[in-house]
Amino acid sequence: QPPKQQDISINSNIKIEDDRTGMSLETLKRAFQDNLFYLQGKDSSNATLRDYYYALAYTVRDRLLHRFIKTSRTYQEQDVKVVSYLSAEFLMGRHLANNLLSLEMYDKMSQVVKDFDVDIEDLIEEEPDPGLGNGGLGRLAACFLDSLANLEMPAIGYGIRYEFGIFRQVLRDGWQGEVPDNWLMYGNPWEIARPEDTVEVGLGGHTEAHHDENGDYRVCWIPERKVKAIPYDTPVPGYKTNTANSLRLWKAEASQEFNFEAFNAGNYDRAVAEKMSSETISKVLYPNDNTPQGKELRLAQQYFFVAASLQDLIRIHLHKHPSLDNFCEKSAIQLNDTHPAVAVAELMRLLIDEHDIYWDKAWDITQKTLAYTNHTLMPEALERWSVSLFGKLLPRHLEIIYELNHRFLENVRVWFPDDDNLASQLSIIEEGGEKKVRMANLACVGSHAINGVAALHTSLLKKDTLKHFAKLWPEKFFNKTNGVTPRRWILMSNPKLAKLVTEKIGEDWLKDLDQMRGIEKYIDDPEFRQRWLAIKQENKAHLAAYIKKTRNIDVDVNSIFDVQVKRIHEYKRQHLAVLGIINLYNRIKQNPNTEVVPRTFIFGGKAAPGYFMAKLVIKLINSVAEVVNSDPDVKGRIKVVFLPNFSVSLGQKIYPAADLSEQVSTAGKEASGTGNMKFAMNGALTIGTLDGANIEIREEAGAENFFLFGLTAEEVYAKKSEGYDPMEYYQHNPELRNVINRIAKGHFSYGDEKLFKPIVDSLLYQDPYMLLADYQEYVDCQDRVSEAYQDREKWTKMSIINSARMGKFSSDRTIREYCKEIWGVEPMKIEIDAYSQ
Ligand code: B1N
Repeated sequence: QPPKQQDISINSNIKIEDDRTGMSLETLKRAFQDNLFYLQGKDSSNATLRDYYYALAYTVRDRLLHRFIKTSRTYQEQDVKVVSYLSAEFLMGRHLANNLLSLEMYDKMSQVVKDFDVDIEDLIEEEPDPGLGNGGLGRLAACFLDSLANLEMPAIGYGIRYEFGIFRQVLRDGWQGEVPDNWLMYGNPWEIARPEDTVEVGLGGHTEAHHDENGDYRVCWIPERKVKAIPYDTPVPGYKTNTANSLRLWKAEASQEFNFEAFNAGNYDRAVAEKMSSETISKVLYPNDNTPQGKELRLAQQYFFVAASLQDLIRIHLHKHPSLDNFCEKSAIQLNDTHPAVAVAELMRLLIDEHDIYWDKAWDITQKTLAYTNHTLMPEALERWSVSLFGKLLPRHLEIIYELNHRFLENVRVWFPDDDNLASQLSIIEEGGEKKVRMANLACVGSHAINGVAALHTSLLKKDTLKHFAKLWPEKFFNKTNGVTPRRWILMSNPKLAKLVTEKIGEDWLKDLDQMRGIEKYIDDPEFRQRWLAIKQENKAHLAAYIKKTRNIDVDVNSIFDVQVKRIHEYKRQHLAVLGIINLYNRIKQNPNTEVVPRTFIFGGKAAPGYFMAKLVIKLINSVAEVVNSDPDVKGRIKVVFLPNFSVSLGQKIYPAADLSEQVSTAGKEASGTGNMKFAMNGALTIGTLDGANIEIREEAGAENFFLFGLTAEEVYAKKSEGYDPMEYYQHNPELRNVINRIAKGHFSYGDEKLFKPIVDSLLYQDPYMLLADYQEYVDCQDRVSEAYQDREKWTKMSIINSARMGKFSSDRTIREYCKEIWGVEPMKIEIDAYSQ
């Protein structure tokens, strides 16, 4: 279907082959040159790679804007129901390549820049990786936005425009060092400021109650200070669709540039301090994953973006509708964990105090609008704010929470008259000791739907973490197994594999990943297997070059690339893999001629800066690497590499190069995991426990194509309640004892027995994550992996099968389920009249 040759509707002065819309090679070249000259003020005689990056980014952006403008206009005009995804984190990764591919501009622009003697890959690497998230939770939000746009669903992401994202990780003598991530330093071509949509957010102060002219009881919140929230929009295009949804991130600014009274009185410090403290709110992302930081500033961040987003949604709604009575019919709001859970109280406040809706009606709207996703079972990760801190920052919200808790518990007592314990478990307020606001309870009470992120996780939520709510409202609970976008995680990361697949089955798999099954029929075709294997080898060679460049370590591309990349956390058990490595090392030391299947152990991941044990695990990995990599007895057969600063962009290099994916968390601890899916899609086999989405990956791939070990979640609980004693394993397993003794005796720390004592002691005396219980099975399973790898034909078949059967883990499937079962939103086609070839 050729594009219609007519003016585009948005601005009838723009002709099809306008320099900002045209897609012919010639026009693109002119546009690129123009942008280089007029926006960067350079020509090819003095342009740097960064200048070329900007010229390219603006060329792409121009072509995105029509879709972007038309998309939001269509949603407005058609008055469709829109889903808002509220998240404190969006780990988007680089935009350029994604946008080039979505708009089908990649090949042409690669041609264009080649004429300037530039490799498009080098320009792609120029973009700072926007790291506005910690790990899986933030990346999931980004994959969801991609799928929503791909499925042409009306959607908007709301979050915080952190000036500093997750820190850049460096290694200093094997320890993690943290460097601020000043990602906006050179500007951001992908965002558009919308100062006209600025809103104000109150903080602190007190409330005043009175009776209005009708005699109704009213409460008014008098905030102590107000902060301006300025929105910045980033277009999120769907793959080969006209849809470009918006990611709207809020920046905090002082409502007054500075306090003139103080300034004039000569009190310069105070004048500036007030401005600074307002702007601190969107200054930096808290670098914790799976553990909350109970800091006042974090609560201020949460409230700040929630309040700004809800005001924005209400403004948009009232543009088309006389009242908010039908708000829930036009708006679905998803709470990404409890970080935006204060939305329950804020939406109530806006409806009641600001829009004159009576309580019961407001409550009905709130519940029907909101839905809550839980992302963790770790008890310490459940957010609880002390009532005094909460009330100081949000006095009106605390009152509302008390009122709705009172009404809620009154009902509970009617429904379950004899169960006092139930009421205290369900209460939004935790009593006994310092009173706390339980954000998960607030989210559950205020939502019509509650979901976990993998089958096991949801069932454990219902059985354990949220069991009292599941008893009360079984019909509110849903499972929505996570997924990842095949556009970024296969097409962009592994272009050669994508090309091979498309050659065999056509390109529809990119929008319907179930079709990947179609490659399975080629597993008996030796030529196909050969090409599959060759692509893996090329990807490994690429990563090997990166390892050489960044760490100066030579690795063997014929060794098993055994990879564990994810946040460093004790429950994820990076140190279990370390125990396995030391055991291999011990075997070699005992008999240097022993047969070893060569392996390269690759680790990557950030530790929260305040998480001592996680940082010590990084030091341990690097210390073991130092000894193993340089021991002549090892003869290079095993290598250990820690790649610093794991991020979305580094992940794109690593997943396609992996042979083996390590997913070894203690069963029942990893809610889902999403890295596990990215590895398997790219043809890695998994060694893993029955945890999170591993279980479903194994179901899909087939048990015979998955390396399983370890206790089940049930066995973990049973063992804990029997009284687990790790020392027994240490005493009865001589190999394990040798492994731990190596660490304890300072073999990896120049004789220093103190350095790793905290890890050794934790394993021997507590072992909360049961490494010792799973140790032997892990080692045995790794031996099976080594054996399997020696039959490369068979291994390659298993690799193909893994990729072929990952259709379920496309975030398109996940998003379809949310849209249908939780949000009630439907696709809306966006019509672009001109040029969109
Ligand atoms: O969310 C991911 C899951 O795949 C992972 O299993 C899960 O660990 C992760 C507080 C979190 N859960 N909780 C967090 C992050 C930041 C923070 O401040 C908690 N992250 C997860 C996607 O469902």
